[in-house]
Order: sequence, then structure tokens, then C-alpha cells
Amino acid sequence: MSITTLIGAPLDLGGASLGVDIAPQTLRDHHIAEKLESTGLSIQDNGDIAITPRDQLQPGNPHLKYADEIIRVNEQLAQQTHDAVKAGQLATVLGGDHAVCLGAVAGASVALNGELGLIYLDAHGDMNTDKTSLTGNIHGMHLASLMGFGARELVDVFGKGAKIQTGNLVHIGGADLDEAEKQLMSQQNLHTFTMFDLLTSNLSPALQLIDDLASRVKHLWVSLDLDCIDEVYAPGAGMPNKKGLTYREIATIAERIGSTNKVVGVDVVEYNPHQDVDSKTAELSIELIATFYGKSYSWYTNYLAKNQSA
Ligand SMILES: [Mn+2]
Repeated sequence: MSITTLIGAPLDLGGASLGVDIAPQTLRDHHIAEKLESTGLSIQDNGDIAITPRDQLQPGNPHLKYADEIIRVNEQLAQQTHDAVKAGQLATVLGGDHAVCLGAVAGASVALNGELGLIYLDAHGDMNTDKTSLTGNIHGMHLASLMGFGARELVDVFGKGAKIQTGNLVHIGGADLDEAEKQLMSQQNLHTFTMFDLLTSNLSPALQLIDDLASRVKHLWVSLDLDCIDEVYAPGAGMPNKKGLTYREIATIAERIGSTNKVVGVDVVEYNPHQDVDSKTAELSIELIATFYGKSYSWYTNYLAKNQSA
């Protein structure tokens, strides 16, 4: 039985989306542990990392807002994902805003000596730096940091230098990309699949990118920003998306990722329970986590479990 460590990281300092701080508790209230256990995973809940409230902090450098606290939280988070992965466990991180991906992935990467591919599902690039960001919000920078670009203090979280090689990233779902991000993507020849690609080529090239990455690396991390999913299916995303992936598209991508059997950790971020409708986004988050790990959990599997004859 695979043991997965649940780690709550209720950080809301990386962006302006207030409400993501109650996401880990809301998912626990929706029985995330029991539901994941019903798929065959065994859960060890580490609880939440303590975050200093915004009103007790100064934003500091306007190009790297709340950097000190965000780095402190990510160092702690990295230690936890590191220890879980080092022990052969899966690490499931419940954000919080997307800036928690920095520590989550850094810890796993260090535990695996850098032999880690990253599948990044997001409507945004999250590849700005302190020099290119228009907002100074770190939840739009950490993916550049993980690849070694931008402010040193972010790049060097949990050990010096890049944690993910540029060739070992697959970015899927891009819809709102900034100019600087598009430049970095093309200069570095990153493997990307945007919503435009989906509309012109259908899903198959994205599945190929996943398969190709899985054949190059021993281990995978999946970072799911719920805003890559259409607001019809994920109304509780921090930044609701009208041109996002449909349920069948994200479910198919998740199933393909799960079929690699290489996923060592997942972070699910930018869930804002205040905006959720009928707990749709919470339920979908739980289903997708299970699917990334190669398990199945859905309305249908529940129905079968409840309606077994004798
Ligand atoms: Mn994001």
C-alpha cells in the first residue's frame, strides 16, 4: 500500500487571492484522507505549516512581496516533502497559493538528486522574475525559480541552484501568458502545450509530452493549479477561467500521468473555498490527486462501491 503524506500549506502571501488559506482545512472537512484511502492509498496527515498572517507582516521589496515569510514557509515545506520522498512515501501538498510549489518541488528534487520531472498544469506561466513581474507577486515567479532563473533567494530555497532542468518540465494549459514568459519558454525551448494548441491539435500532443517526459526521468511531480480547469468544473479556483480545460480533458491528462506510475508527489493549489459551488472543486481536487497516483476515485467509482450486490 502506498503511503502518502498530506501536508497543508495554507500560504496566501504569494498572490492577492484571499481565501486560499482555508483550502487545506476545507479539503480535510471534505474527508480528503478517507476518500484517498478508499482508493488504496494510506494517508499520514502532517497537519498544516504555520503561516504568519498578512496583517502582521510588511510586504518588503515591492518586486518580491512577502519574500521572507514565503521563503521561510517553503524551507519548512521542502524539508517535509524531502523527508517523505526520501522515505519512499508520496507527498501530497495542499496549498495555499502556487508559491508553495517552490518548496514542495525543491524538497522532492533534492531527495531524488535532481532526477525529477515536473508536469505543471496551469493557465499561467508562473515564469516571471522580480525583474519582469508587473505585480511583484511570488506566485507568478516560482516556476522560473525552480529552473534557476530570477532572484537568487528564491532559486536557492532548500539548496543552491536549479531544482528542475528546463528539459524536464512539461507545462500544460497555458492561456494567459505574459510576454516575458513567452520569451523564456521559447529561448529555453520548454515543452509547453497551451489552450491554443489544444484547440488546433486536440489533446494528443499533450499526452505525448507526458509520455516522453516519463521516458526521460525516473520520477515525476505534478503541480495542479486549479485555474487551468474551466470554471464550470472548478468554480473554486483562485482565478476562475472561462477558457480552461474541460472535465474530460483534465481527467484524461490525469489518467495518462497516473499510468506512468512515476508520480512521487502532487501539489494542488489556488483552491478558494469561498468561490466553490456545491463542493465541486473540492471533489474534483480529490479525484485528480488519486488519478495522478494511478488510482481511481470518481462519482462512478463511488457509485459502484455503494451499489455492489451482496
Ligand atoms: Mn499557478
